[in-house]
Amino acid sequence: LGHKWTYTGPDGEEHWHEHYPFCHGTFQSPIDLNSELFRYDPTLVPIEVRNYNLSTYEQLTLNNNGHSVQLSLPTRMHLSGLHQRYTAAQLHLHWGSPSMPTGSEHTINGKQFTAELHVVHFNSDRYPNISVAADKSDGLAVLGVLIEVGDFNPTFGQFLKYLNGVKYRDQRIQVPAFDIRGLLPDRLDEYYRYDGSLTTPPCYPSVLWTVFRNPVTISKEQFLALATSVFSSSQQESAPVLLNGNYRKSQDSENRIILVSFR
Ligand code: 1SD
Ligand code: ZN
Repeated sequence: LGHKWTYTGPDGEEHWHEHYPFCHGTFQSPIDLNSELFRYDPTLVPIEVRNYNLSTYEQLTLNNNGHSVQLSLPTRMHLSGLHQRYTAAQLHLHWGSPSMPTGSEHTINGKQFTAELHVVHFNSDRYPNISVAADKSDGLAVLGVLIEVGDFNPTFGQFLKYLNGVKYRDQRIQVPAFDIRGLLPDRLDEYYRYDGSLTTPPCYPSVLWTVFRNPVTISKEQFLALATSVFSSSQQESAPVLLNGNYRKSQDSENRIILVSFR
């Protein structure tokens, strides 16, 4: 278990590299998806998600790790259409605070969204599990979904309604599964693609990023529930600290090309 890290204060992102040198390395994420770096790539086929349609008979673990709320995913969920098979491991969110309700990690031409969903997969053709894959250059593939405030989102409701069970760091509960496809935008054919990193320590440059062009919505009430019901502190600590603002700032694009699947 590495050194403790946070988003603000003495262990904040400017200090991550002191204990996690990759955080000052190359190919860091997130980045601003800036149209000056775009290159249309006709070989980028629609993302195909397999076995995302979980049923409520299955139980998943929802966990507050102090940095996000994370839902474990069954290994039959995977992506196809990439050069290798990428098996799902977990999903989690990054979000803003009630007073600063912009908390996506990726931005589009400088625009930050309300929140961002990450569905983390590992290259299961080459590696046995996510821990082994995490620091390999072809180890991980993450789907990023930008989230803005708008209509109520019933699928996000399927797990936001259990947040009260994981109020404190290191709490975990079992929750009924649901159709994870419903968390993604309707169009899986329009996306940005680039080589980047984990957005949290140890910042390994191991992620093939896919960020969908179209955002999804959650309601204002759903956003406020997310931003006010979970803490980054454990139950034992006397002063609870709300878990929000858990996004890393944009990293240098270093002239990376951002491939886009659409014109
Ligand atoms: O923040 C997550 C981190 O919790 C862990 O899931 C890691 C994968 O092992 O991925 C990062 S992120 O880059 O998906 N934000
Ligand atoms: Zn993430």
